[in-house]
Amino acid sequence: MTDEQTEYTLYYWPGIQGRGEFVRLTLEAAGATYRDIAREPEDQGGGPGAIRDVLEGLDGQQPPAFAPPVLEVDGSTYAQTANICQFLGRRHGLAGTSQQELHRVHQVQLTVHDCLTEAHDTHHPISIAEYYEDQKDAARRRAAFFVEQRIPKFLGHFDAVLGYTDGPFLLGEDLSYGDLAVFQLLEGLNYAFPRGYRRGADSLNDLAALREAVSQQPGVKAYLDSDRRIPFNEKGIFRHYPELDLSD
Ligand SMILES: N[C@@H](CCC(=O)N[C@@H](CS)C(=O)NCC(=O)O)C(=O)O
Repeated sequence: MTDEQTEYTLYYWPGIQGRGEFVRLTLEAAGATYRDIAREPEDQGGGPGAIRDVLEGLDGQQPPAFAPPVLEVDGSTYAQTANICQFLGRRHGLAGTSQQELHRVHQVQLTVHDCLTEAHDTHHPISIAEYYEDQKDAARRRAAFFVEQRIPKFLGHFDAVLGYTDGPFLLGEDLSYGDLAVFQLLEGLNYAFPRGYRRGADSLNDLAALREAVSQQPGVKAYLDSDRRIPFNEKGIFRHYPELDLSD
């Protein structure tokens, strides 16, 4: 695919799903064409250098961004995952049809990101500049609270929100970027905390229906089956450290 045919450029760390995955899923569900530039070779403008350049504002052409993901489109760059997903959702019919629906979708998206931050902090409760191995004791205490209390509270909340519509999605029959965010959260929690997730999601039927329905969306299904979907791993936000999960 040539640069002219590519609608979007995503700047995100290669090798992890991370926050970039919320953007990737939205792009894939929309059927959009995009470059995942940091996954391309350095000698073709890819690699981490591409991220450094966009964070610095592409030689003064754009405002600096604090952290990836960043999306470049029509010569402009946008950061903050929820902001990017809303931008894409509105352009591609994945954000409802009224202001009320848009804000309801975004409310869920932001709540997913609250949970995401807490999930990250289970393995890095003290500092992102230190290794997990150097903050394991604090991680255990933080994770115990997360799996015992926060996972059930967040999952119960999303299930209750879904109960407000006829499903399977947040807006009923129409997929939105909020559904993609909830899906990614469920996938990540299931990977990182399989026991905590199982207990928290047990009997939450609307949530299970959303997870299944999102996974069967044509763009999403093709993506999940492709090598564009980076497997979960212990460098990302959702890490499977058995000692941080429920003990049984
Ligand atoms: N609220 C921001 C958080 C961005 C963020 O924390 N990005 C991570 C990668 S997932 C990062 O590289 N952070 C670098 C830093 O915070 O210095 C968002 O949702 O996009």
